[in-house]
Amino acid sequence: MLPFDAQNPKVDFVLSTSLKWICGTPGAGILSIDKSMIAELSPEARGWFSQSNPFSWDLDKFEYAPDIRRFDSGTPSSMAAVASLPALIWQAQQDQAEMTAWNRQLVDRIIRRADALDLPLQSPRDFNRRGGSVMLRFPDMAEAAAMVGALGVEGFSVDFRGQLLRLSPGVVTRPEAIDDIFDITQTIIARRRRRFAGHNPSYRRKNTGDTTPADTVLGALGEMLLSGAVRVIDCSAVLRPSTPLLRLPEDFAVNTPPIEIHRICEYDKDGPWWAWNWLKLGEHSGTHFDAPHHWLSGKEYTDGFTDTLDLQRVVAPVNVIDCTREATENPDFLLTARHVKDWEAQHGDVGAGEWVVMRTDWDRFSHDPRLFLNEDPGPQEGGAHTPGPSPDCIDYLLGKGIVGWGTQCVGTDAGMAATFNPPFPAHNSLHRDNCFGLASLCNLDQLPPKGAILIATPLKIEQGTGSPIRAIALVART
Ligand code: 23J
Ligand code: MN
Repeated sequence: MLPFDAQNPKVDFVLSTSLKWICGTPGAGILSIDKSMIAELSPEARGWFSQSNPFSWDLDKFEYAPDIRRFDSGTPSSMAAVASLPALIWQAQQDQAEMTAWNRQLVDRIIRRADALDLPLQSPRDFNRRGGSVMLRFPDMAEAAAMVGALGVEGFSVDFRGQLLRLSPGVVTRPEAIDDIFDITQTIIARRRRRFAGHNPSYRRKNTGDTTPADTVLGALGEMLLSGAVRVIDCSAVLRPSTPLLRLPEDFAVNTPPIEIHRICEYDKDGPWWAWNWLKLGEHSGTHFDAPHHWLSGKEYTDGFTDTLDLQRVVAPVNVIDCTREATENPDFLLTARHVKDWEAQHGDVGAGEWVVMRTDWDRFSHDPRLFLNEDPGPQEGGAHTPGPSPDCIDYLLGKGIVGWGTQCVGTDAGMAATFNPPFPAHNSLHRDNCFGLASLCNLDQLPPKGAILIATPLKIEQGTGSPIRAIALVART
């Protein structure tokens, strides 16, 4: 804050808003101009309120008001101005030096915590060259966006512009809040970076004896697969012309065509000793994989296609959250961050790099597209009633560093997700964060809440945005 005497300004212009540091509401602006300059200035942004007589509608006879009112334009935002007045009056009565000192102390604290996390400072380090706000730069927009979501789940509403986090500590800011925000940030950064499977040395176990633990584990796994102690559970639905497909409103988008399976031959004149088919098959058909490039928010990832993604990531432990009862009672059921936290308290934390799937046993409807899609009757009504995640659920899970999210319905999002904020949160947030989606999963009732390994490998379609998969889970026989 600069000491500034509005009665006797020594500057030509001062332009300010009232929003920061609870000085008032958005929409109220403050403009002060050296009186001697006003008559010479013709503001470009002008409107009916820039005139002496605002009710002069003759545009050819527009005339600026002789005084400061020429800087008004359209209808003034009087509610914002009136609502801001008490805070501005209160602010003016405080000890300005003390408020400045408090701000600097808090900003120092912010900088200390940011330095410890190697988050580069975007504002000048020297407080004499800095205002009351401070900006930190995250490595990319996805990490910044993931941080907004994760902090939001914990009740902190923060302000990002692209990669930049802007912090404006004021009289009501508690130092502990800064510590809380940075504690969360530290945890989230660590988890998100850990989700890149195979790149995390902290998962490396000590090598003792002749064989590596990995040899031992894989040897044992091989034996258990052959003995049946580890079962392979089929998590895919049958692909056929009647496979339910997502149906978007036709005035809004082009849809995936129905699946076609064409026989080339079956030991006949077109091939006497063999049988084979060819397919017409949308990438997002049946039990399938959503790659990051599927959504606008994930378009920049060069490793966001079916042929370029890191395959090490897609074989991972799976957390199975059972929502069967809730989804049966209410087809619009949304799994929230709160539900996931309660589930974790019972079954253990969701770990970085792991899959999370929402069990609803919706595969019991997969023989009948009408039941499976559960759309409102009538053409183009736009409503479909199938369960899915709330936006804060996906934010929370991305904060945990998951590799991806799956459901048993036609898409990774709820039927009504077009109306959410953001629309289609599973698609929007997962893919923005270079994570994967799985849809129309089957047989999740045969998986334990924790302990299974899910293998979800898409076809290596060049620049593919997704692919049907034969999803399988490895489950220890109980
Ligand atoms: C495009 C638009 C909306 C949705 C979807 C695709 C999917 O569900 C999908 O298969 O990825 S919701
Ligand atoms: Mn899809």
